[in-house]
Formats: sequence, structure tokens, C-alpha cells
Amino acid sequence: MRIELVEGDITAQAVDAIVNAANSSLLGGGGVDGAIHRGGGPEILAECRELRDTRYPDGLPAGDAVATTAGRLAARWVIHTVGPVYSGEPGQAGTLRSCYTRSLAVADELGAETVAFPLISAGAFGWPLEDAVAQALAALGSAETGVSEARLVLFGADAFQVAEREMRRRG
Ligand code: AR6
Repeated sequence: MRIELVEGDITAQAVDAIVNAANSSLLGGGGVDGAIHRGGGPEILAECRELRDTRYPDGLPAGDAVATTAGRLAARWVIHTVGPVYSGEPGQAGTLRSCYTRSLAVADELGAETVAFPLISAGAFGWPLEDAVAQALAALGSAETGVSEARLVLFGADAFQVAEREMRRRG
């Protein structure tokens, strides 16, 4: 799988699936989640409510992923995943990496070939930027998947530069 770094807004990405940094409720929020629901329209929330009524009455657990329509967005699907709220416990990193690998597994089930990811947990959930980038690139770099391109979308020049540096460091 090719890994591309892009600076910009995840909702503007022309890919098969975009990943949402959601919360367990699946019922919306700020950051990436807010932008995706605003851009995609009410169809996304309707499918999320349906998922809560059926498969996830207690919410989507951290580290897991599930797909809905992307509504009016250019992408075909939104893959919702829930990052851990940063606490500094070492065990949490596995949950964060699982967001990336579970999202790719859902993309495989859908037949999505190109997938755009935000930097999961690095905003409202408080994960330090450099380690959020390192976990994202480690998870994407070792994933076994039929997806041909994973695009990591960095919001702002700072995040983009940190990601470029980490990519070079990893070779
Ligand atoms: N496109 C790309 N990246 C963005 C965008 C955007 N439009 N907007 C923000 N980012 P966050 P989290 C970056 O907070 O930390 C929500 O309320 C942002 O700078 O969206 O996983 C949910 O409902 C940061 O680097 O997600 C949850 O309650 C990264 O995306 C909670 O926030 C993730 O920031 C999830 O928190």
C-alpha cells in the first residue's frame, strides 16, 4: 500500500472512503467529525442512528470501525472509527493503531481502494502530535490490506511538517 501525506481538509479528498475521527456515540461532534457531517449532510447521521439502534446499542468501542454512506461528499463511504482519549498509559497506543488497521479491514470489506485518514485522537482527544503521527505511520506501514493508497491528511502546516519528518525518518 502506498502512503501519501497531504495537507488539507479531509472532507475535500477525492477517494473511495474517508475515515472519521468519531466518538463512541457515533452521533457527531466537532473537528473532523463536525466537518464530515456538515459536508456530507443528514444521510450520514441517519445511518449512524440506525447503527446505534442495531449493531452498537452501547456505542462503537475505541479501536473499532464501521462504515456508512458519505452522503454528499466526493467519497463513497465514511468509515467511522473511535480513537482513545489520551491518558499516557502505554497500552493505549495499540488501541490507536487498531483504529487504522480496523478501518483498512472495513475498507477491504467495502472494496475501497483509496482511503483518506485524519490524524486520529490528535485533536479533542489530546494525543501529542508527534506520537500520533508515529502511531499512524507505524500502523499504516505494517497493515496487510487490499487498499492501494492510504492518504494521511494533516490539518495545518505544522502537522504536515511533523508527518514529513517522521516519514523520512522511517525511510
Ligand atoms: N480535515 C482534516 N483534519 C482535521 C480537520 C479537517 N477538516 N479538522 C480537524 N482536523 P479531532 P479526535 C485535525 O478533534 O482528537 C470530535 O468532537 C485536527 O487538527 O477531529 O480523534 C469527535 O466527535 C487533529 O489533528 O479528533 C470526538 O468526540 C485531527 O484532525 C472527538 O472530536 C483529529 O482531531 C475526537 O477527537
